[in-house]
Amino acid sequence: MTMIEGELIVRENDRRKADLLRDYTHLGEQLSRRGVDIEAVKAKVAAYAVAVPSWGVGTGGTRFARFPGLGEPRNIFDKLEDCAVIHELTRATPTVSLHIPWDKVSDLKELKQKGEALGLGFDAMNSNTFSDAPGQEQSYKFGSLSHANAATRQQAVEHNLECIAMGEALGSKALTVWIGDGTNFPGQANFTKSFERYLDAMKAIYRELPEDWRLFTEHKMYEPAFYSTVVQDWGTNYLIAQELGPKAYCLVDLGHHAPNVNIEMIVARLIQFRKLGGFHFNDSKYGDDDLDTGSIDPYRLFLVFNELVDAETRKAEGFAPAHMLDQSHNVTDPIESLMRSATEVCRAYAQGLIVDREALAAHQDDNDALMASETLKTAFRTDVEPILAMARMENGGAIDPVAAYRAAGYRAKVASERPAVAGGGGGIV
Ligand code: PSV
Ligand code: MN
Repeated sequence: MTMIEGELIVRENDRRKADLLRDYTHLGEQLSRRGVDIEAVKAKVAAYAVAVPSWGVGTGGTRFARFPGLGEPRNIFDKLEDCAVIHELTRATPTVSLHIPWDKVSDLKELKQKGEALGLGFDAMNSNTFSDAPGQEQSYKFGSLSHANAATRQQAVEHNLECIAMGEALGSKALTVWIGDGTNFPGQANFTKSFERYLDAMKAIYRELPEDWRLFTEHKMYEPAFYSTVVQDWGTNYLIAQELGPKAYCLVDLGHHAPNVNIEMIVARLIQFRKLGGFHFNDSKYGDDDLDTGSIDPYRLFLVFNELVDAETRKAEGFAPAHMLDQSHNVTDPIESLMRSATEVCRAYAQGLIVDREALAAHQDDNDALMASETLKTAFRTDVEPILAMARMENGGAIDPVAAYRAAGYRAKVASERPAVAGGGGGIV
């Protein structure tokens, strides 16, 4: 099933193809002078994939207001249709990551079939113990997996086990656990006891993890707790992964660090100690802003990918991070933002691939700080768009995904079938 007519994509591409071929040839010549084979870079970009968060296709909001968009998805089935559009046009997002209970359905078989019909698979399952679901017995107001009350912890463990069971039915292979547990006042909780309780609860989840699954824990410095957070940074996250065992890994959400923290260095450390599980890509200026990936600091994104390509090139042991977007769209059409963001991670990957790694290593050994930095800058300054566009086109996607999406008038079409949902449409991340 296609959500955007194939003919429209072809028509839109035909208008741009001649220019693209010229740009691609020109870039190929430039890169070959630098010893880079453009075809090899394109092949890697064409094979690259990043998962889309189901909650990202709903219009987000802030704690002040949410402004619903036209034709926004009412449920997970609508969300999958929107995700299918993103993949059809970008050819870079073949899987969707679900959030439970937001995406809970009565018939998992129907959901799996819907995904299959749309050509989509299911990525990591995300549990939610940071808000109360209607009718749940124990409240998470004062925490979940680290809660002082054993019954609350047990409820949170069971919820995670339920997410695993759902994921198994859908073909997912990973569970991502992010908790909002923490405190707003010094003295409110005992740091050590809270962390002990968290670890015990996580061990109960880990014990039930299927053999071929991975468990990702996600750290975040603050919010919703503002004085202390139980899983606050990558150090604590690493301890968790170590305590749990070989199927446990750390997930790095780019927005979950203090401003100016050197995230690419955290990534390098986690790779070195074989505990990098994956990413939630987004961008930020101040806190966990959940802005579009690469929209604020594309150089930081490139520097993260520089580490990833470095690890890929030297075939670092156990290196297989999961890539996912995790953003909230308050003022844009979420489909457009997610398409742009998927393109931005592809761009950072392509730029990482064209770094002259031999030259970089030589400059590092010579302590030539200026030329080492220039080596990275040369790759970052290169406009790799023709590579991305060519890879998309050859994979059956659009040379210009946003233009093709606008030409298709998808929003207006679905708006008539999707009456506005009061306050619904997606979680606020
Ligand atoms: C928390 O801020 C987070 O990054 C976690 O990944 C959640 O699962 C997601 O956002 C949605 O709230
Ligand atoms: Mn996240």
